[in-house]
Amino acid sequence: MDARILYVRLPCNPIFPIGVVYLADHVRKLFPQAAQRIFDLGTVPPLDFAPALERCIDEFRPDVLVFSWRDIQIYAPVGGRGGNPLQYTFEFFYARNLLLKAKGAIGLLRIASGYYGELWRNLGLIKRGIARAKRYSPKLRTVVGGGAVSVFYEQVASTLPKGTIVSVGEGEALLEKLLRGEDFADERCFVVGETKPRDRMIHEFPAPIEKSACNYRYIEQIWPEFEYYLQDRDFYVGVQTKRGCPHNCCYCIYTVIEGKQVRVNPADEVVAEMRQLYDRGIRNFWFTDAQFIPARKYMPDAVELLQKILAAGMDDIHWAAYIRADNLTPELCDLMVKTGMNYFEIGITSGSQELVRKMRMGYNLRTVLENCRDLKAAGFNDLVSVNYSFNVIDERPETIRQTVAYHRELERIFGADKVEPAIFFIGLQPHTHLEEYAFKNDIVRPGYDPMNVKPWTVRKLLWNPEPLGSMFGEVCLQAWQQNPNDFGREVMRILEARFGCADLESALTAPIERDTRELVEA
Ligand code: B12
Ligand code: SF4
Repeated sequence: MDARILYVRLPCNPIFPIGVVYLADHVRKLFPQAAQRIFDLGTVPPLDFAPALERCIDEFRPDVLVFSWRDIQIYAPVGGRGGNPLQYTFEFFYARNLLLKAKGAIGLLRIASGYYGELWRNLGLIKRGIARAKRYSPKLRTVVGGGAVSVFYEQVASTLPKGTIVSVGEGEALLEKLLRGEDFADERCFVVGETKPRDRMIHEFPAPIEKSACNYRYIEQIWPEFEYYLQDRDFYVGVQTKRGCPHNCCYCIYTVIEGKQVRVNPADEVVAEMRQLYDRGIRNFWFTDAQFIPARKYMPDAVELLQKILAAGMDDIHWAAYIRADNLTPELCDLMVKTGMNYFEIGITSGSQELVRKMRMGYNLRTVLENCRDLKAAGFNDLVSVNYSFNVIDERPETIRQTVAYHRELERIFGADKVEPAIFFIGLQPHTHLEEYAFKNDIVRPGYDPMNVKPWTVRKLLWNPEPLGSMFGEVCLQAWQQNPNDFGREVMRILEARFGCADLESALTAPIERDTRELVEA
């Protein structure tokens, strides 16, 4: 097997390209004789994307092209590429002032053109890369994958050249079979123009591969731009400690991308990988797991890992992760603080236990509070981002008051300046329970295009239904106007002024009889 494999990470905000690094590492361990090269367009200035890609292809002459596409979605609640998409959208939909509406429309147009521009540019880069590489390898195989492709594989595939292999989720097993020349039809993939994605393919389990420490000595040989990520000392480099999430949160697609079966990477291997990065000067790590502690069952794994990080003497690092704060113990809290966790995100979505249950999130909000108190007692004094998505299902004045009460309690625990309310609105994603609910309730029809950003589609996909939708729209607009630099806290202040603050106990109790059957059944 003497393949020449070029991994192209398509343009992306500078986030460490851990996906292609892991793929190249896996291939190297199985096929040491294969020639590999990583080319990260995240480190290339936009005007040079196409020429730089062609130069790299001319030089390397690959016979397998691996394109990795990380993200497409744009509804970040913060200023992003070309402004704040959520703000423009809300200005356009909800502003009463015509000037503000017009400003929203112009902003949206700019963002839509940027969004489509990026889509077409990436698709163009793939096509251009294929055409160039075919000059050297007429039998070239091209595989396209990554987070964005995993979510939007049907839409992305519709514009790719015939013969391109489109991969959903992890790509290790697929590349392995492709390079061995074996039939890969049973992997989570399909070939454009030849095969169709199987029904429910996305729900199939990924291959249970046990991951070993990535060999960075090898990676730096095949990736000349690796240095770029070592220069910025504030950069959080991705390290994966496990894959999969067993939960069912109604809007989440992580469980289909990574699967529901949690596969824990051996702690010694994770530490060995971190050690290599540490020795190269990295001090900030992002544990890229869907959830660092997905369930109570995985608490001993987290304890083992953190103890081993301490034992390895890496005592001046910082790390961050998505944490389900219902799965903590005082021992874990203590270890988290000792090992340098300085930021975490809790995605409770609502401070109302009733809504948390209706969204099928399996969180016990009372336990989350108790664990947060333990974390504070253990000495945690850094930033917590709490993700709230209002108006997902059955939101009412009463549940808004409960969320305010819950948030105020978190502030009492950590300090108001340390708890950042991140106000998201759910973007409807394919293959989620929420999508099924939207079908059942005629909000969108099967066959809709989830990547379409025309205003009337966005209005449905950016989940904020009436009767409360306009009210939330106005509250957000008011918050951007009054305090754009502290949007989340301002939203909370306005909601409290309008609706009041419930008694905390009511937020923590959920009457079972009011459950929303449709979503539970969807
Ligand atoms: C951790 C994470 C983050 C962290 C990253 C921290 C860090 N320093 O790395 C943070 C919180 C910063 C983040 C931010 C965002 N993220 Co994020 N993130 C994730 C998450 C949970 C894991 C990604 C990861 O690193 N996994 C581990 C690595 C090893 O896996 P991987 O990169 O996916 O690669 C594997 C496979 O994809 C595949 N693969 C990759 N490339 C290829 C190529 C081929 C050919 C093949 C065969 C296979 C293949 O094999 C790889 C190895 O197994 C995913 C969801 C998920 N569960 O996957 C979302 C995800 C990638 N994020 C997403 C988004 C949208 C974002 C944001 C843009 C959100 C926002 N609106 O602000 C931002 C901005 C990112 C940026 N570019 O600036 C989306 C992207 C898809 C989409 N909807 O567009 C995802 C899929 C979540 C989702 N909701 O759908 N994110
Ligand atoms: S716990 Fe997090 S990753 Fe798991 S299903 Fe829920 S939202 Fe998704």
